[in-house]
Amino acid sequence: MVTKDESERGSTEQLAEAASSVAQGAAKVAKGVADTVRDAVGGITIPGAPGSEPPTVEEPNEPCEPLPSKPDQRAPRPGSATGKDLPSAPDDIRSQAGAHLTTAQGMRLAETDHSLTAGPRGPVLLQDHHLREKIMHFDHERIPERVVHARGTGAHGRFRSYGTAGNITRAAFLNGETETPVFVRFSTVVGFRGSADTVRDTRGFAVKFYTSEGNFDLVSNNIPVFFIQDAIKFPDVVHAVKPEPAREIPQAQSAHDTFWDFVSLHTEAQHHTMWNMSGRGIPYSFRTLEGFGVHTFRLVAADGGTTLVKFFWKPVLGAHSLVWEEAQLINGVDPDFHRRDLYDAIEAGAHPEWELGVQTFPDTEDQTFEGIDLLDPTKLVPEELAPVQRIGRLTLDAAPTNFFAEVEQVAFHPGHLVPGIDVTNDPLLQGRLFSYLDTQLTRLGGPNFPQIPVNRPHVPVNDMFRDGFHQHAVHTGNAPYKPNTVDGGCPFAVGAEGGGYVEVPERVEGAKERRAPASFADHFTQPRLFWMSMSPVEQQQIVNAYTFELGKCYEQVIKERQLVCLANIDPVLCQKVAQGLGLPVPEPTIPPVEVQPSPALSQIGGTWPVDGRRIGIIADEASDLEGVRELRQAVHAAGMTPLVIAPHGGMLGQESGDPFPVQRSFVTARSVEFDAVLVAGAPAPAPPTTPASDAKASGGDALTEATEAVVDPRVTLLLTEMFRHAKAIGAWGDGAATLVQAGVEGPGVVVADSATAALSQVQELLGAHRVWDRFPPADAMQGGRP
Ligand code: HDE
Repeated sequence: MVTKDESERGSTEQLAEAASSVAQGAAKVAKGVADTVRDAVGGITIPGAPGSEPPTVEEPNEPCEPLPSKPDQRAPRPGSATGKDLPSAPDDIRSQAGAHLTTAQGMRLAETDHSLTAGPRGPVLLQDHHLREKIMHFDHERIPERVVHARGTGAHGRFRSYGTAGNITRAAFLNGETETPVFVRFSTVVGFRGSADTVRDTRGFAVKFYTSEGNFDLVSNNIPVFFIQDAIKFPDVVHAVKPEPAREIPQAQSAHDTFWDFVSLHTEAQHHTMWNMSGRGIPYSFRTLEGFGVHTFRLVAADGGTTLVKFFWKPVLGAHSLVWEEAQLINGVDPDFHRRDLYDAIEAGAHPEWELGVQTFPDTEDQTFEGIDLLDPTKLVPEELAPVQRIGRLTLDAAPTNFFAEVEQVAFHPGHLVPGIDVTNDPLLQGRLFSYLDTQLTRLGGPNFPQIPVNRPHVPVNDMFRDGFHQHAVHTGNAPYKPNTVDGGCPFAVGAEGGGYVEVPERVEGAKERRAPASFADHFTQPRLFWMSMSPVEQQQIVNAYTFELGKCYEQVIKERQLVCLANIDPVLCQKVAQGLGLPVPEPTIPPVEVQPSPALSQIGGTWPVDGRRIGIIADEASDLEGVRELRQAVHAAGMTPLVIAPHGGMLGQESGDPFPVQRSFVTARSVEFDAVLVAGAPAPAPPTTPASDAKASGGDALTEATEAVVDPRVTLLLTEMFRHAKAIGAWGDGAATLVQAGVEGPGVVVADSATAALSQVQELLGAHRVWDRFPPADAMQGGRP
């Protein structure tokens, strides 16, 4: 029982009344005594007054701003941390200042290239204070990386509410057409800070709203369910998936024994694991990431009415994925692929956008919906049963100025809430409410991380917290406690009517024990729901992923145990993976049940905007350069980025007098950078086509082939890879012959009369993200959507 019952409440009120009458009595006696001391009788001020104004005997009941300092007090000069004058600081007051090199204390330096030595070839002197300060700072430049979600990328933006949630929450930023600044950080979960972007993993999608009522953090993932139901299992699942401790390999991968050992034993992980094995585990970009708040939250309306909700971020460009070979190639070719894509898109003006949505459920006593326990974070509610209602739009429009200061130091916490949004008893969420503050103490070196610029609320903060490592504030006043009279009773707490946060009163009862509720027991129906909701192409990708990941395990028994889990999910899935592993198909231990597929879970079948897509244009000096010029303009006008790929860097079309720049040479280009490609000509093998200078040009025996080829072998490689990855390919003029030479023909390969005609066909194909027909028809996947 956590709510105070009536008798407890009664006794608290009696105590308060008693205290108040004591104060009133004392007031009569003390009136005048304080004045006498303060009035400095005879011009003598008696030192030691605790505050700038005499306290009253009665506890104040009027909120007020912090009292001024006493006349004998002075705070440090109101300059910035880097010595700038606040009123005159023209730009960012936090950046370094001055044209001259200084020490950290601001003393100008005459030399920084040589240590102080006794003689030119003698020992370095201990007295070299500049050397010591410089090396000391360098030695401490690193902070611990996040224990999970270490690899991340962040951007600034704004959120505009539609006002459509005003009836279910009093949160100011969701009422009316309110605009709120935000900072967003995307991340992988498993890899270290320097790991690659396109590994198979869950992605974090954390949003900090700087609202008019304080910061609200929506700390989401791109998968709507989680591996575990109880936070106490988090260290277990993370230890299982991180590199194995003995050799610290593999980096940023789940394809190893300890991960599959854990998830095949702890079967509540099977649903999340199935999502990871789908395209969701290898997203195409952050811009096309779907976000899920995972837990059920409780919204509170102005009239006190409550609604249970699940949060969604719906990408305006659609939710898309890479294909596996493409993801693996990218990890080598450009490990910063997602980070680069995000920042390039913002710089190109293709500002990524998402709609915030909610599924709403009645806040009933049992907190279930259609038989689904809303407190179980391994379960989702199909959108067909509870549609996602759109309540606002997020736009990312600026990269950070300094990655460390902003992206590394941003500190999210699911307990950063605002009035109108409350938590539920989901045991995973409850554990997170402890963990996120705790982890920042180690990571950011103390309790004052909310003062770091990216973490600062955009509203006044008067928390009465004091001191601690890295304290940047210079607080005034002398009474950081409540109740007080020395600081005029300030600051004041205020109820809901004054914008105060009031928890929803909830009656709680039950025996204190360690066990999961019976409603959390079914671990296989929802993974089956996901499998049955996929199209055949997606099902084939899932089969391939399980076969790859389990194939990387060393221990047969772990593979066999996971096959039993797959048998419990679906016989066809199990049989196909077993076949790939060369293992017998086991019998299920729990027979799969009938489920109703949820088409909303599939990522295939729609068309979406193509903003920010990268279009490769292959050309050489002999190509139709006029066509390429037109094409560059047309691609740009369509909101995409044209990237000319040529035998060499520099410019094309010099002789025409109207040259244009080449973005990629055959040496630097790789197919995975491009969403589609258009071929303008048939570039002959270029002179640097030797194994030594570019292995892509083929080596050894293939060199002979390469030199005899009509088209540069690197172009052929690029086209065949793009074909395999189901990307749109177009050509015009001499480019048609290049496609023939590369042996590239089939669905999604178009030849047109002109550059712009080829583009319009390619653009249409791109709207569907990939040329899905190009994948070989999957042989009879059971139950999957057509
Ligand atoms: Fe996290 N998680 N988490 N998590 N999480 C962290 O906090 C934790 C969970 C998520 O970009 C840590 O500041 C526990 C679910 C994101 O800075 C840490 C549990 C979801 C980020 C932590 C979970 C998330 C984190 C590490 C099980 C999706 C990156 C660094 C109870 C709804 C935030 C940090 C950023 C980060 C703990 C489960 C999302 C250790 C104990 C479920 C997006 O506090």
